[in-house]
Amino acid sequence: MGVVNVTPDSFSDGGRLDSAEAAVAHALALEAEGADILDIGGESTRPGAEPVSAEDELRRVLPVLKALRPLTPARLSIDTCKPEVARAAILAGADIWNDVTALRAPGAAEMAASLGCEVVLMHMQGEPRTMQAAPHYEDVLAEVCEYLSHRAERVMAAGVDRDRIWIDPGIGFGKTLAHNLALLAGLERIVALGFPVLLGASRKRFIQAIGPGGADPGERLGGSLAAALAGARAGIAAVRVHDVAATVQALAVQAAIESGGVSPGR
Ligand code: HH2
Repeated sequence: MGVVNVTPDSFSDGGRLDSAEAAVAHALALEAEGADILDIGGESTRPGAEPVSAEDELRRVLPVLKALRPLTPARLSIDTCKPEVARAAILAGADIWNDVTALRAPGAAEMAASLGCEVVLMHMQGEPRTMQAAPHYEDVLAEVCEYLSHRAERVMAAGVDRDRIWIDPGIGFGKTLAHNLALLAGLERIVALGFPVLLGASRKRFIQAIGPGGADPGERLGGSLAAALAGARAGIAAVRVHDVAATVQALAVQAAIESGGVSPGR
Protein backbone atom coordinates (compact mmCIF):
# COMPACT_ATOMS: atom_id res chain seq x y z
CA MET A 1 0.00 0.00 0.00
CA GLY A 2 1.54 3.28 -1.15
CA VAL A 3 0.87 6.47 0.83
CA VAL A 4 -0.56 9.47 -1.02
CA ASN A 5 -0.97 12.33 1.47
CA VAL A 6 -2.92 15.27 0.06
CA THR A 7 -2.27 17.34 3.17
CA PRO A 8 -0.25 20.45 3.97
CA ASP A 9 1.02 19.00 7.28
CA SER A 10 1.73 15.24 7.10
CA PHE A 11 4.81 14.33 9.09
CA SER A 12 7.01 13.09 6.29
CA ASP A 13 5.63 14.54 3.09
CA GLY A 14 3.16 17.29 4.04
CA GLY A 15 2.69 19.97 1.41
CA ARG A 16 4.52 18.04 -1.31
CA LEU A 17 1.34 17.14 -3.20
CA ASP A 18 -0.35 20.53 -3.21
CA SER A 19 -2.54 19.94 -6.28
CA ALA A 20 -4.75 17.09 -7.44
CA GLU A 21 -2.50 16.70 -10.50
CA ALA A 22 0.59 16.28 -8.35
CA ALA A 23 -1.19 13.75 -6.13
CA VAL A 24 -2.43 11.72 -9.11
CA ALA A 25 1.04 11.71 -10.68
CA HIS A 26 2.56 10.58 -7.39
CA ALA A 27 -0.04 7.83 -6.99
CA LEU A 28 0.62 6.54 -10.52
CA ALA A 29 4.37 6.60 -9.85
CA LEU A 30 3.83 4.49 -6.70
CA GLU A 31 1.71 2.05 -8.71
CA ALA A 32 4.46 1.79 -11.35
CA GLU A 33 6.89 1.00 -8.51
CA GLY A 34 4.70 -1.95 -7.49
CA ALA A 35 2.00 -0.71 -5.12
CA ASP A 36 -1.19 -2.82 -5.26
CA ILE A 37 -3.18 -0.36 -3.14
CA LEU A 38 -3.00 3.46 -3.13
CA ASP A 39 -4.02 5.06 0.18
CA ILE A 40 -5.33 8.60 -0.28
CA GLY A 41 -5.49 10.82 2.83
CA GLY A 42 -6.67 14.41 3.31
CA GLU A 43 -6.14 14.77 7.07
CA SER A 44 -2.84 14.35 8.90
CA THR A 45 -2.92 12.09 11.95
CA ARG A 46 0.61 12.90 13.09
CA PRO A 47 0.99 13.63 16.82
CA GLY A 48 -0.33 17.12 17.55
CA ALA A 49 -2.15 17.50 14.21
CA GLU A 50 -5.18 19.78 14.17
CA PRO A 51 -8.49 18.28 12.95
CA VAL A 52 -9.75 19.18 9.48
CA SER A 53 -13.41 19.76 8.48
CA ALA A 54 -15.17 17.22 6.26
CA GLU A 55 -15.55 19.90 3.58
CA ASP A 56 -11.82 20.59 3.49
CA GLU A 57 -10.98 16.90 3.52
CA LEU A 58 -13.36 16.23 0.64
CA ARG A 59 -11.96 19.19 -1.31
CA ARG A 60 -8.53 17.60 -1.02
CA VAL A 61 -9.27 13.93 -1.73
CA LEU A 62 -12.28 13.77 -4.09
CA PRO A 63 -10.63 15.32 -7.17
CA VAL A 64 -7.70 12.92 -6.70
CA LEU A 65 -9.92 9.84 -6.40
CA LYS A 66 -12.10 10.83 -9.34
CA ALA A 67 -9.11 11.49 -11.59
CA LEU A 68 -7.26 8.37 -10.47
CA ARG A 69 -10.08 5.83 -10.69
CA PRO A 70 -10.12 5.45 -14.50
CA LEU A 71 -6.32 5.60 -14.75
CA THR A 72 -5.34 2.61 -12.62
CA PRO A 73 -6.43 -0.93 -11.84
CA ALA A 74 -4.82 -0.59 -8.37
CA ARG A 75 -7.19 -0.72 -5.43
CA LEU A 76 -7.84 2.68 -3.90
CA SER A 77 -8.13 3.28 -0.20
CA ILE A 78 -9.46 6.36 1.59
CA ASP A 79 -7.66 7.23 4.84
CA THR A 80 -10.33 9.00 6.90
CA CYS A 81 -12.20 8.74 10.18
CA LYS A 82 -15.24 10.68 8.92
CA PRO A 83 -18.18 8.60 7.61
CA GLU A 84 -19.30 11.35 5.20
CA VAL A 85 -15.82 11.53 3.65
CA ALA A 86 -15.62 7.73 3.39
CA ARG A 87 -19.02 7.55 1.75
CA ALA A 88 -18.19 10.16 -0.92
CA ALA A 89 -14.82 8.51 -1.54
CA ILE A 90 -16.28 5.02 -1.95
CA LEU A 91 -18.94 6.39 -4.31
CA ALA A 92 -16.11 8.04 -6.30
CA GLY A 93 -14.45 4.65 -6.73
CA ALA A 94 -12.44 3.87 -3.59
CA ASP A 95 -12.49 0.20 -2.54
CA ILE A 96 -11.22 0.36 1.04
CA TRP A 97 -12.01 2.57 4.04
CA ASN A 98 -8.85 2.91 6.10
CA ASP A 99 -9.86 4.31 9.50
CA VAL A 100 -7.32 5.05 12.23
CA THR A 101 -10.24 5.20 14.68
CA ALA A 102 -11.51 1.70 13.70
CA LEU A 103 -15.00 2.96 12.70
CA ARG A 104 -15.75 4.38 16.15
CA ALA A 105 -17.57 7.50 14.82
CA PRO A 106 -21.33 7.28 15.34
CA GLY A 107 -22.90 5.32 12.45
CA ALA A 108 -19.51 4.49 10.88
CA ALA A 109 -19.79 0.69 11.09
CA GLU A 110 -23.34 0.75 9.69
CA MET A 111 -22.17 3.09 6.91
CA ALA A 112 -19.35 0.67 5.98
CA ALA A 113 -21.83 -2.21 5.93
CA SER A 114 -24.18 -0.36 3.60
CA LEU A 115 -21.31 0.72 1.30
CA GLY A 116 -20.04 -2.88 1.09
CA CYS A 117 -16.42 -1.71 1.13
CA GLU A 118 -13.40 -3.31 2.80
CA VAL A 119 -12.35 -1.66 6.05
CA VAL A 120 -9.07 -1.27 7.92
CA LEU A 121 -9.54 -1.15 11.70
CA MET A 122 -6.51 0.44 13.36
CA HIS A 123 -5.64 0.64 17.04
CA MET A 124 -5.01 4.05 18.56
CA GLN A 125 -4.86 5.06 22.24
CA GLY A 126 -6.34 8.57 22.63
CA GLU A 127 -6.59 10.95 19.68
CA PRO A 128 -3.89 12.47 17.45
CA ARG A 129 -3.70 15.86 19.19
CA THR A 130 -2.74 14.34 22.53
CA MET A 131 -1.96 10.65 21.95
CA GLN A 132 1.80 10.89 22.55
CA ALA A 133 1.45 12.83 25.85
CA ALA A 134 1.53 9.79 28.16
CA PRO A 135 0.66 6.49 26.47
CA HIS A 136 0.08 3.75 29.05
CA TYR A 137 -0.63 0.01 28.89
CA GLU A 138 -0.31 -2.91 31.32
CA ASP A 139 0.38 -5.27 28.40
CA VAL A 140 0.38 -3.45 25.08
CA LEU A 141 0.27 -6.55 22.87
CA ALA A 142 -2.63 -8.14 24.76
CA GLU A 143 -4.56 -4.86 24.89
CA VAL A 144 -4.12 -4.14 21.18
CA CYS A 145 -5.22 -7.72 20.31
CA GLU A 146 -8.23 -7.37 22.59
CA TYR A 147 -9.20 -4.00 21.09
CA LEU A 148 -8.87 -5.19 17.49
CA SER A 149 -10.92 -8.36 18.15
CA HIS A 150 -13.56 -6.33 19.92
CA ARG A 151 -13.79 -3.75 17.10
CA ALA A 152 -13.96 -6.49 14.46
CA GLU A 153 -16.84 -8.14 16.37
CA ARG A 154 -18.65 -4.81 16.65
CA VAL A 155 -18.19 -4.03 12.96
CA MET A 156 -19.38 -7.52 11.95
CA ALA A 157 -22.43 -7.09 14.20
CA ALA A 158 -23.22 -3.93 12.20
CA GLY A 159 -23.23 -6.00 9.01
CA VAL A 160 -19.69 -5.84 7.56
CA ASP A 161 -18.61 -9.22 6.12
CA ARG A 162 -15.77 -10.89 7.97
CA ASP A 163 -13.72 -11.21 4.76
CA ARG A 164 -13.82 -7.43 4.25
CA ILE A 165 -12.02 -6.64 7.52
CA TRP A 166 -8.31 -5.81 7.95
CA ILE A 167 -6.67 -5.01 11.27
CA ASP A 168 -3.66 -2.79 12.07
CA PRO A 169 -1.76 -2.37 15.38
CA GLY A 170 -1.32 1.38 14.75
CA ILE A 171 2.42 1.85 15.16
CA GLY A 172 3.08 5.31 16.67
CA PHE A 173 -0.53 6.01 17.60
CA GLY A 174 -0.47 6.53 21.39
CA LYS A 175 2.64 4.39 21.86
CA THR A 176 6.14 4.82 23.27
CA LEU A 177 9.19 3.26 21.63
CA ALA A 178 8.87 0.26 23.96
CA HIS A 179 5.21 -0.18 23.00
CA ASN A 180 5.98 0.00 19.28
CA LEU A 181 8.77 -2.55 19.64
CA ALA A 182 6.59 -4.93 21.66
CA LEU A 183 3.98 -4.79 18.91
CA LEU A 184 6.50 -5.31 16.12
CA ALA A 185 8.03 -8.23 18.01
CA GLY A 186 4.57 -9.70 18.66
CA LEU A 187 3.01 -9.36 15.20
CA GLU A 188 2.46 -13.12 14.98
CA ARG A 189 -0.10 -12.86 17.76
CA ILE A 190 -1.97 -10.15 15.88
CA VAL A 191 -1.85 -12.26 12.69
CA ALA A 192 -3.25 -15.18 14.72
CA LEU A 193 -6.46 -13.19 15.31
CA GLY A 194 -7.42 -14.39 11.82
CA PHE A 195 -7.78 -11.13 9.87
CA PRO A 196 -5.33 -9.79 7.27
CA VAL A 197 -2.93 -7.45 9.07
CA LEU A 198 -1.80 -4.09 7.65
CA LEU A 199 1.37 -2.57 9.13
CA GLY A 200 2.20 1.13 8.94
CA ALA A 201 5.72 1.70 10.24
CA SER A 202 7.13 3.61 7.28
CA ARG A 203 9.32 6.62 8.22
CA LYS A 204 7.82 6.76 11.72
CA ARG A 205 9.55 8.44 14.63
CA PHE A 206 10.41 5.23 16.52
CA ILE A 207 13.07 4.65 13.83
CA GLN A 208 14.85 7.85 14.82
CA ALA A 209 14.49 6.94 18.49
CA ILE A 210 16.42 3.72 17.83
CA GLY A 211 18.91 5.42 15.49
CA PRO A 212 21.45 5.98 14.25
CA GLY A 213 20.26 8.89 12.12
CA GLY A 214 16.74 9.47 10.92
CA ALA A 215 16.22 12.99 12.26
CA ASP A 216 14.50 13.75 8.96
CA PRO A 217 11.65 11.35 8.02
CA GLY A 218 13.20 10.98 4.55
CA GLU A 219 16.26 9.44 6.23
CA ARG A 220 14.33 6.52 7.76
CA LEU A 221 14.29 4.09 4.81
CA GLY A 222 16.58 1.51 6.43
CA GLY A 223 14.44 1.32 9.53
CA SER A 224 11.23 1.25 7.49
CA LEU A 225 12.53 -1.72 5.49
CA ALA A 226 13.57 -3.55 8.68
CA ALA A 227 10.03 -3.16 10.04
CA ALA A 228 8.43 -4.28 6.75
CA LEU A 229 10.60 -7.41 6.68
CA ALA A 230 9.76 -8.21 10.31
CA GLY A 231 6.11 -7.92 9.32
CA ALA A 232 6.53 -10.18 6.31
CA ARG A 233 8.23 -12.84 8.45
CA ALA A 234 5.31 -12.69 10.89
CA GLY A 235 2.81 -13.22 8.08
CA ILE A 236 1.19 -9.80 7.71
CA ALA A 237 -0.84 -9.15 4.54
CA ALA A 238 0.31 -5.65 3.58
CA VAL A 239 2.61 -2.78 4.51
CA ARG A 240 1.63 0.90 4.23
CA VAL A 241 4.74 2.66 2.93
CA HIS A 242 6.08 5.87 1.42
CA ASP A 243 9.02 4.20 -0.37
CA VAL A 244 7.33 1.62 -2.57
CA ALA A 245 10.17 0.58 -4.93
CA ALA A 246 12.65 -0.17 -2.14
CA THR A 247 10.00 -2.01 -0.10
CA VAL A 248 8.86 -4.16 -3.04
CA GLN A 249 12.47 -5.10 -3.70
CA ALA A 250 13.17 -5.94 -0.05
CA LEU A 251 10.01 -8.07 0.19
CA ALA A 252 10.82 -9.87 -3.08
CA VAL A 253 14.29 -10.81 -1.83
CA GLN A 254 12.85 -11.92 1.50
CA ALA A 255 10.24 -14.07 -0.28
CA ALA A 256 12.88 -15.61 -2.57
CA ILE A 257 15.08 -16.48 0.41
CA GLU A 258 12.15 -18.04 2.24
CA SER A 259 10.93 -20.10 -0.70
CA GLY A 260 14.40 -21.01 -1.97
CA GLY A 261 12.57 -20.83 -5.28
CA VAL A 262 14.94 -18.79 -7.46
CA SER A 263 16.95 -21.24 -9.56
CA PRO A 264 20.75 -21.14 -9.26
CA GLY A 265 22.39 -19.04 -11.98
CA ARG A 266 19.45 -16.68 -12.45
N1 HH2 B 1 -0.32 5.79 9.73
C1 HH2 B 1 -0.55 7.05 9.31
C2 HH2 B 1 -1.76 7.36 8.66
N2 HH2 B 1 -2.68 6.41 8.41
N3 HH2 B 1 -3.37 4.15 8.53
C3 HH2 B 1 -3.14 2.89 8.93
N4 HH2 B 1 -4.03 1.93 8.69
N5 HH2 B 1 -1.99 2.55 9.59
C4 HH2 B 1 -1.04 3.46 9.89
O1 HH2 B 1 -0.01 3.10 10.52
C5 HH2 B 1 -1.24 4.81 9.48
C6 HH2 B 1 -2.44 5.13 8.80
C7 HH2 B 1 0.45 8.13 9.57
O2 HH2 B 1 1.33 8.26 8.49
P1 HH2 B 1 1.24 9.36 7.31
O3 HH2 B 1 -0.02 9.22 6.52
O4 HH2 B 1 2.47 9.28 6.49
O5 HH2 B 1 1.26 10.74 8.05
P2 HH2 B 1 0.11 11.76 8.44
O6 HH2 B 1 -0.87 11.08 9.32
O7 HH2 B 1 0.87 12.86 9.14
O8 HH2 B 1 -0.54 12.22 7.16
